[in-house]
Amino acid sequence: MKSFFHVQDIGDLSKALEEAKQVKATPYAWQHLGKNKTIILVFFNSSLRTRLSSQKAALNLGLDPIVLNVNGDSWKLETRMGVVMDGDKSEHLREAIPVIGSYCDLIGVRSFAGLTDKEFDYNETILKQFIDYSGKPVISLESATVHPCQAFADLFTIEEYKTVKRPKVVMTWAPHPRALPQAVPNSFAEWMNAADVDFVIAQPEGYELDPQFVGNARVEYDQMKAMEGADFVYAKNWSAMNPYGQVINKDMSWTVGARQMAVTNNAYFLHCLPVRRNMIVTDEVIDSPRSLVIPEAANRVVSAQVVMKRMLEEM
Ligand code: AN0
Ligand code: CP
Repeated sequence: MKSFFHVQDIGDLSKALEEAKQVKATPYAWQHLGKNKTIILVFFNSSLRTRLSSQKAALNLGLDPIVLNVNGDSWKLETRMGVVMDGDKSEHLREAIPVIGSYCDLIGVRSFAGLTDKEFDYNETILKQFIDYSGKPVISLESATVHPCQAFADLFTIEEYKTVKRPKVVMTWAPHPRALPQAVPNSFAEWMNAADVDFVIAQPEGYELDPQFVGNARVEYDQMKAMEGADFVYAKNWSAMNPYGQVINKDMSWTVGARQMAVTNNAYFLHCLPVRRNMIVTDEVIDSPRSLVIPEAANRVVSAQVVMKRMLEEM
């Protein structure tokens, strides 16, 4: 695996899920793979889970993690080509990336969508530069359009908790005060479309995701109707594609609460976290025994470890 970005990069999903099960059961069985190897984790944005779970996954594999907080620890990095660098950015990605690549064997990158220039974001301009200029395998730790480590952990969590062969999984938009990227719902949709589940996206008019990620998923504008008989409810906010990156609606009737959960098949509740309580989901639902948000977050170590393990095995 040269880069981890889309669901296709992981290959056969049932094999990947089987491997995740093994990694979870015996996390230290592959310590030899990372010996004398280093992963550099580059963060352009905040993180709790991705930062910690990626480091823990690396340590489990005997791989040394180094974290670089761009904007905090390093020089501010210019990401656009052909600009006169007379502003606050002291260094260009064109030099920084090969330098980072020379110090490590694997690279992870978190660089959120800027949500102002759709083309810049949807071309994955920053992640692609890491792939092109580092010479090392690159893992998206949530880049402009995808969050594959999250979606892999989400799918593994569904696999662990499902009680029917083909569960109904409903991803519902929920309100949030600020504009958020589409990366998490894009990847969740991409991975659910590839998995053996009955997948529905519930959203208000105007929050349609990019068709390349929606694929053949059923899109439902009536949230209560979508929820009927759901086995898993996956809540997430995202901003609109058109006008790009804008909050066009904060309809609080979409907050996931007891009313929505009542029409499901006693569904489990999932969210990638961080979550805003009583905006995205009520206290009652997230604190209920059907909420899987903590085991879901714990599985982030497993998904990251499978990805790093496979990259190390190919070296
Ligand atoms: C980010 C997002 O929605 O993409 C990160 C989620 C993992 N969330 C926030 O910025 C609140
Ligand atoms: N779910 C997730 O990626 O969380 P962080 O932003 O805290 O890493």
